[in-house]
Parts: sequence; structure tokens; C-alpha cells
Amino acid sequence: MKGNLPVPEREVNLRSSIKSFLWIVLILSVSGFVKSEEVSTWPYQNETKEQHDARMQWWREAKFGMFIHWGVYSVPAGTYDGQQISGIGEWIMNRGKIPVAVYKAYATQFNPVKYDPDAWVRLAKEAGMKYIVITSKHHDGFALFDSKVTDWDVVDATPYGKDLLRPLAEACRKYGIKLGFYYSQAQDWNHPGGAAAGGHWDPAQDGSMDEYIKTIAAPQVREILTNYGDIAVLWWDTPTDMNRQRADMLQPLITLQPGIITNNRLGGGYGGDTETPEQHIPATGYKDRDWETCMTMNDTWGYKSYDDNWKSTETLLRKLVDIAGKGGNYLLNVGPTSLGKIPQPSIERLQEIGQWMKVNAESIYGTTASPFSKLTWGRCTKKITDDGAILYLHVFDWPADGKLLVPGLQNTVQKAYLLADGQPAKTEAGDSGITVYLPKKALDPIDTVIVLKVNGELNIKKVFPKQAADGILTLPAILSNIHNHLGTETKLETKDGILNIGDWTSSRVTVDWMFEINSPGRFEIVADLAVDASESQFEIVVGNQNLTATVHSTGGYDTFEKMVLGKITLKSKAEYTFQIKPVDGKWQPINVRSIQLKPVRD
Ligand code: H79
Repeated sequence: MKGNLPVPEREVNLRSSIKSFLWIVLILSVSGFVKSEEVSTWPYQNETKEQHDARMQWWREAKFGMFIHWGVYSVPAGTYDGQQISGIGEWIMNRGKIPVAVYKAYATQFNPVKYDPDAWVRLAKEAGMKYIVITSKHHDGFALFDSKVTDWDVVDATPYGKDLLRPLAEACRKYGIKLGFYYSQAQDWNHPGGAAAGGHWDPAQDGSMDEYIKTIAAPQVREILTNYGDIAVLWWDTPTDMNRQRADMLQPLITLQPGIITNNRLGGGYGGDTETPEQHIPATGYKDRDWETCMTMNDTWGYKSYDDNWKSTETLLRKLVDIAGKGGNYLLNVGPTSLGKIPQPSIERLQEIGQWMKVNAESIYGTTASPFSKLTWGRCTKKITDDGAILYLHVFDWPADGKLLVPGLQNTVQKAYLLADGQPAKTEAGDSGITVYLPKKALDPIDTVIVLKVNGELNIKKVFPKQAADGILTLPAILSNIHNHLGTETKLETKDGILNIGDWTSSRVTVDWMFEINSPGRFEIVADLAVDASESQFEIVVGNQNLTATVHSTGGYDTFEKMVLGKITLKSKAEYTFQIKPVDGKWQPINVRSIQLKPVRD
């Protein structure tokens, strides 16, 4: 809580005269002469790297956690006044502009008599999850705990009448699962002043946000960090309208739980410990920041009775592996009903993930990001050991010829075997890397893991797509980096047995490839595309060159055509990035199988 250093990055780019002025301000503020707005309440600001690593250690090793979104919204479960309200279920009050009094009445039907926290924690544990983060209070302001500063909580407002967090905390302790609390600090649609951000539709919501934080949010955060034993994570959400002053009313409270980890969603300029990509996996992870993708199994966090759009176990499991291979954690959501039941499709998927984890968890827990650039056959996770490294090769697409190339790997192999049954695998070193000889059939069609123990420090030549003998360079869909955001789901799909980048509906999504040029020159850009709309426009950026391409309908999303998009000159032998960037307003979805650069004379 103590702290008077300015935020360091503030100084980095300033010219020296301004710098020296700041130094004076700094000295004055340290000595108490100037009240600086830059005074930080971040309790870990003086942490050394070693201390930080020690604090983050359990979380980095855990890799996989359960998110639980539970509250009064599970009563309407997506339907208000006979209407199915679109969007995520926990937002129903906002999306349906439900008056405060009407929404509050749902609490009289929130009676989770089937709530079995012991079973929930066992389900998480058997799925291989190491921690749970539950919504202690979501944007509707309803507290799942006995709060002394409001009646809008499970004890005072529902027939159930009992604190829901305490027995969950006890079950977590019993099974050795870490517990974290989600707390919506800036949005609260039921307490006056809490709906300043993100919409306001009922005079009952009138009030000052500062007052709301002071009288509701801050005391409640104190309650959840005081009354439930060890809390491992505080998961802030939606920093809308949070400023430094508001954040500073909350942040000091985290010292109530020494060593607690918090995310980057408090606001007020605080970065917290973790990045939190929501509903998407960053194309290449984050450099130098811990991160956690949170994701739903269907299309809602809070229970909706009619959302049956469940992701398959294969999809969920491969996402876990994809995330681990990029160095992140996966926080996978369940949305229990108002009776206290986790939906059966969620249970089934978690159990199936658990079966895989029982055999393969070693390739997930405690691993770090893949040392390779993109792999065509799957993903890689790794552990650094005293005498070398363990590479876990996660094979999604089993090679028909039984040969798996680990591209660019130069180390000598100590041992190679299939994780599931210990069966050894032959390996062979060659110019392009190490080939692992595999049995005919995958042991697990979702992900069969090969363990490759290698000697010495990892030595890997990054292998990017290169020009073939005829000078032509091909950038296939499978080697692309797809940069999604919350609300976009551009992904690889298969048509006629060939992969393409699909579901590219948003102009905010960019796609790029790394590649290498050995024979510089002038190239024609040839794209293998399918376009449904009459026209679509995007920019192509290669190094410092760019051009705008306009493509026309090929007759549908399934009809691929090769077309010339323009010409570029690549002057040096080097690594480049090829980026496709939609032109906002002129973009229509296209499916992309590949891009080729073909040498031309002029
Ligand atoms: O708790 C889950 C979400 O309710 C919460 N974060 C996750 C973990 C969240 N709150 N806001 N947002 C995520 C982002 C905002 C989304 C919005 Fe919308 C787009 C708000 C209004 C438009 C989605 C679509 C919600 C309502 C309509």
C-alpha cells in the first residue's frame, strides 16, 4: 500500500529537458511536497523479478482453471417478458432494459437447492483444472455472499438464504484447488451510481459512481477478501469509467490477501499481473506478460436455457493445448442454473477433457511456450530441464506416412516416446530438423503427445516458409497468424479437404504470415480466394510496402479462384511479414486458402 514512485513507463520517451523537470517533481513528490496523481497503490511495485516469479509460480504451472458465472440472471435464463433476449445471459438486465424492481423480483425464484459445491470442485479437479474463479458479484450487482452493505445478496434477497461462497471455499480447500473471486467493480446495475458506465435505463440507478465505489464496491471487496480464507485471484472486470482515483479506492484492499494475483481490468492505468483476452486466443501469445484466455463452452457465460451451441470436446481441448503452446492459461466457463446445477453438456465435456488430462497432463502443467514458429501438424509445449529440454509434441494431424518433422531442431535426441503408452519412437536427424517415426495410427484422435527429450540448450533454426526451387513462395492458411478480438472468430476451416481461413466477417481481424526470401526480386501476389459478395477490399502490407486490393465475387464462399492482387519488390534476403488488413467499410468476408509470391521480370 505504501508507494510513491511514478509509473516508470511515463518517463521513457521524454526528452531530457522534460526529464530533468520530472526528476524535480519526483524528488518533491517523494519528499511529500507535491501530491502527485502518479502515486501508485499497486502493492507489488517494489517486487523483484524473483519475488514476482515466486508469486506467479502456482498460476503459471496451473495452466487450466474453471470460471463460474452464477447469479440471478440464471432465473430468466435468457428470456424476459416472453422474448428471447440476444447476447450473453448475464447481460439480460442491460440488454432487456429490465427495470430494477422487476429484475430484483427474479431473486425470489433463485433457490439453488441442488447446489453441491463439493461436486463442482471435484468436477473441476477431475477435468484437470487447478483453480476456480467465481463471480462473487457480476454487473447486476447481486452478491453470492452475505454482504453487510446491501440487501441485494443471496442471503437477504433469495429464498435460499445462505452464503454460496463459503461452502465453495471449503470444498476448494478440501481438494487443493485455488479459489479466485471475480468482482465487477465498475458496473453495478442495481446499486445507485453503479450504472453510470455501460448504460442507464431506470431512475433507480441514479447516483454518483464515486459514492457507489465508496459505499458498495470497496466494502464488498473487503468482505470477499476477508471472510473466505485464502483467495488466490481477484478478477476485476470491465474498467469502464474507472479513473485513477476510483481505482485507488479499491486496489489497496488486495493487500488483505498477501500474494494475491489480479488481472488487468481494474482500470485507472493499472496493469495488474495478467492480460485477459476474452473469447479469443492471441495469435502469438504475449511477450513478457502472463496471460489467460477466458472462454465460454457455448455462447454465454451466465446460464441461458436455449443456448445449445456447445463447442466440441476436440475444440475445447485443442484450445487448451494451443494456449499452453503460446504460454498462457485457459479459464473455461460453466454457467450453473438457478437450481445450482452445472449444465450436463458442460459436465460431459469436462469429463472428456479429464480423461485426456489423466494421461497427458504432464504435457500441460508447468510447461512454457513452444520454441518453434508455427507447426503444420499441431502444437508444442516445453519444459527446460537441468541437462536439456523436454518437448511435448501435440499431434493434431497424424502424418499419413508416419513421419513427423520437428522443423529446425538441431539438438541431439536423448529419448523419444509416446506419452500415453511409453512406446519408444525412432528419430532421425536431418538438414531440415528431426524426423520422428510414428506408429500407423494416432493413440488419441484429438491430440496424441510425443515426448522428445533433447540434450543441451535448445538450438532451433526458425523455419519460415521459403521460396521453392522455381522461386515461388507459398503461404498456406495453416501457417497464418489470425488476430482475433472479443466478438470475432476467424478460424481455419476445411473445404474439399483443403484448409482455408474462414469466418472472416469482421474488418478488425488481420491475418499475417512470416516468411523468408532468399532470391530477392519482383513478385506477383497470387491469392487463392473465395468471395461471396460482389466486391471486397483489403490492404496488403509487406515490410514498408503496401497496396490496396479489390477482389470480386467468385460465385460463393466455396468457389475458390486464383487471382493476381498486385506486384511487390522484395530487395533483400531477409525475413518478412505479409499482412492482410481489411479496409473498414469496404470489407466483405473472403475465404483464403493461400497466398503465393511468384517471381516476375518487371
Ligand atoms: O463476465 C463476462 C462478461 O459478462 C464480461 N466479461 C466476461 C468475463 C463482459 N462485460 N462486458 N464485456 C464483457 C464486454 C462488453 C460487451 C458488450 Fe455487449 C458489447 C457490451 C455491449 C455490447 C455483449 C454484447 C454484451 C452485451 C451485448
